[in-house]
Amino acid sequence: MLTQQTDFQISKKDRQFVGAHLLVAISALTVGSLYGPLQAFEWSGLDLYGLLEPIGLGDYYKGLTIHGVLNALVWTTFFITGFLTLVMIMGLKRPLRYPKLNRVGFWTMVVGLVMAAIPILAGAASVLYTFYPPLEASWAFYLGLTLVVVGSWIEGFGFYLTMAEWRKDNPDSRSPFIVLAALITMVMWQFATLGIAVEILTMLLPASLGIIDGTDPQLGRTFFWFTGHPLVYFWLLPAYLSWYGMLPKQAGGKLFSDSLARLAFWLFLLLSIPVGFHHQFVDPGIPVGWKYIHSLLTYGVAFPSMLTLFTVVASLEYAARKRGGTGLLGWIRALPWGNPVVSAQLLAGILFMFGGIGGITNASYNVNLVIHNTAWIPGHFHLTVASAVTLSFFGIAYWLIPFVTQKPLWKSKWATIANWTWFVGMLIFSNAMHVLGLLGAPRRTELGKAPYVPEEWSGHLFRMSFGGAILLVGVTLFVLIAARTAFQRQTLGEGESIEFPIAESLRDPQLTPIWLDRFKPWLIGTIVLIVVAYGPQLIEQIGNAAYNAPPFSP
Ligand code: HAS
Ligand code: CU
Repeated sequence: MLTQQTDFQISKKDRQFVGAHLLVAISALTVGSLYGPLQAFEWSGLDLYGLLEPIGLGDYYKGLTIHGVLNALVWTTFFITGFLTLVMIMGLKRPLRYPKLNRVGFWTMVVGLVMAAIPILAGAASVLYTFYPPLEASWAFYLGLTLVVVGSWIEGFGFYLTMAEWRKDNPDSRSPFIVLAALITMVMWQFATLGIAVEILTMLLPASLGIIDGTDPQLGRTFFWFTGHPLVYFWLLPAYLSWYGMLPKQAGGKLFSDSLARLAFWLFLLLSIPVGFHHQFVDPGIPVGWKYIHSLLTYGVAFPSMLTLFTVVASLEYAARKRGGTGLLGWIRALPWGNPVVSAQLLAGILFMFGGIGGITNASYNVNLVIHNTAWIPGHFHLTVASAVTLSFFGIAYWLIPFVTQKPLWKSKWATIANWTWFVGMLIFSNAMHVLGLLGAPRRTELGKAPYVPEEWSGHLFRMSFGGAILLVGVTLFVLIAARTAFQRQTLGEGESIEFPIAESLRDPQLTPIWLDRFKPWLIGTIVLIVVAYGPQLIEQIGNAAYNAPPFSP
C-alpha cells in the first residue's frame, strides 16, 4: 500500500519552524564570527580587544569561548536540526508525526542556549568549547549545554516517530536516501552524546555546584572525546547528505550510487565513536595499546569519506558531461559554477580534500606528537567544520531560506562572491595556521603577548590575520544575503516556487540491497564496537577515578 501524496505541500507553520532554527543558527554565526578575526589580529600583534573592553567583552579567553561555542556548537546544531527537520518532512512527503514534540525540542534548545550564554558573557564560563576539567564554569553553562543536547534528542525522537509511521504505510519500499541519512545522523548523535552527558552529570555539574570537591581531568577528557570526535561527524554528515542527495541534482545530474551513499552513512554510524583516543595521544593515563586501536579505527572512519569523494565526484562528472563537459578534468568547467548553491558545495569539497589529508595526518601517532596543541589543529578544523561544513551550509541556506520564506534569493551574484571570498580567505588562513603549527606555535594562546615568538613566524602570522580579515568579509556577505533574503518585502512571483532538491539515483533505489536500508544489524555492530573499543578503558579509568583536582575558574 502506498499512501504517499505526490503533490505534498509543506505547511506554513512547518516552514516557519524550520526558519526559526536558521534564525538562531545564523544569529549565532554572526556574533561568533566577529571574534575570529580579533583572535587572528591579536596573534599578529594588532590587539583590538580593547575596543570591546568598555562593554566587558574584551577578554581573549572569553572571546575564544564565544567563538568556539557559538560557531562550532550553536551555528551547527541549530542549522542541522532545522535542515534535517525539513529533510524529514519533504523526504517522506508528510508532516511530522508529533509536531508539538519537535517544538518542545526546539524550545528546550533555545532555553539551554540562553542559559549557557549568560555565564559566558558574564565571564563565568571562559572554559573554551572543550570545557576541560579542572577548568570550572558556572553550573548554568553546563546545564544550558545539557538542555541544548536534550532538545536535539527530542527533535530526533520526533523524526523516529515520523519515520515509524511512514514505514507502517510503506513496508516494502526503500526509505528515501536523504531521510535515511538524516536518521543515521541523529542516531549517531544520540549514541555519541552519552559521553558528555555522563561527564556533565557526574562530574562537572556536581563540582560546579560544590557537591563534590574536585574533578578527575583524565576521566573527564575521556568522556569528552567519546562525544567530541563523533561531534565532528554530526557536523559533517548533513553536508554529506546534501552532497549525495541534493548536489547531483543541483549540478544537473544524478546520484552515481545510492548503495554506496547508504554504505558510507552506515560506516559513519559504526565508526564515528570508537576513535576518541586520537585526541588523547599525549594523555599519560591511557595505555598505548588502546591509542593504537583507536588510531587504526580512525583510518577506518576516514574510509567512508574516501567513498564519498569517489561517489560525489563521479556524480558531478556525470552531471558535467551531460552538460557538455569533456576532457579528463576539463568537465569540471562545465559544472554550473554560476549557481551559488552549487559553487559553495564544490568549494567546500575542495577545501575538505586538504582538511581530510590533515585529519589522517593527525591520526598518525608520531606525527600527532609534532602537531598536537599547535596552531596546526585550528588550521585543520577550519578546513573541516569551518569549510566543508560551514561553506556547504551557506550553499544550502541559499535555497533553504527562499524555500521556507517563499522569497527569492537576494543578489545571487553576491552569494557567489561570498563563496569565493570564504574559499580564498580560508586557503590563506588555514595554510598559515598549518605552517605555524609545524614551526611550533601553540594553539589557545595570546601569541601577541608571548615573549618567545621568533621572527620566523611573523610572515605567517601576518598571512593568517590577512586570511582572517578576508573570512570576515565572506561571512558578513553571507549574513547580509541571508538577512536581506529573509526580511525583504518581495515574495516569489505568481506561479513561481522554490523546488526542494532531491537527486535521483542512476539506478532505482528499490534495487539497493535491503541490509543497506535496515537499522538493526548496524545498531548491533555499533554497540559492540563501542563496548570493545571503550569498555575496558572506561572500567579501568572509572575504577581508578580520583575526584581530587581542585576546580579552577579562569
Ligand atoms: Fe579532525 C582534531 C582526525 C575529519 C574537526 N578535528 C580535530 C578538531 C576538530 C576536528 C574540531 O586523529 C580539534 C578538536 C580540539 O579542539 O582539540 N579528523 C581526523 C580524521 C578525519 C577528520 C582522520 N575533523 C574531521 C572533520 C571535522 C574535524 C570532518 C569537522 C567537521 N582530527 C583528527 C585528529 C585530531 C583531530 C586525530 C586530533 C588532533 C590533536 O592532536 O588534537 C577524517 O574524517 C578525514 C577524512 C576525509 C577525507 C577527505 C575526503 C574528501 C572529500 C571531498 C569531496 C570533494 C568534493 C568537491 C565533493 C579522506 C569527501 C569536488 C569538486 C569538484 C570541483 C570536482
Ligand atoms: Cu577526532
